[in-house]
Amino acid sequence: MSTAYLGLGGNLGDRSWYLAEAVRRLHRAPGIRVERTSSVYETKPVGVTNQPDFLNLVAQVTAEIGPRDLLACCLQIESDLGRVRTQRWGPRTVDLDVLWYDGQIVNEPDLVLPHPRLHERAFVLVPLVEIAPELSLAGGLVSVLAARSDRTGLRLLGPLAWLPE
Ligand code: PH2
Ligand code: MG
Ligand code: MG
Repeated sequence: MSTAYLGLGGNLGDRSWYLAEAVRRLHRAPGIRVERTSSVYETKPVGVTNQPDFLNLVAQVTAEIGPRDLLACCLQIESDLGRVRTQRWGPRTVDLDVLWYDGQIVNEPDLVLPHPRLHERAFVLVPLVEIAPELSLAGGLVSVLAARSDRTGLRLLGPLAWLPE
């Protein structure tokens, strides 16, 4: 049984419904249990800035499946929820990123763990510090990285209502 953290975000359609539905689908998936979710934040787009604002959150899951199967499950949920990949970092209904899996370090073309941009993204660090302040990354503790991160562009909205259906 392994602990993993996932970053979720979306900026098209009913953003909070997509986040909640993605969390419900994760929780229903074989070998995955969603243990906690952070608050939801509304965030200014990073990277490609001329697109709608995002909602972002982080989820802690317990996984009986390995990181590759967890990633495959995330990609399946994205595609089932209508994500169409056209532009890198472009608008999407929902994006599910594996941020961290049991401290494993993976460097493969389609899976890098911990997530390579995790330590520099306030829209990940700020929700993550709510549920995993003691998590240790190459750049330092999540609590330290989050305290240093630039929160302008983030607005706390509150808890995600994902249970019951
Ligand atoms: N995801 C990206 C690129 N930029 N910006 C915000 N605010 N939130 C995201 O989830 C996000 C982003 C690539 O996945
Ligand atoms: Mg992704
Ligand atoms: Mg992403």
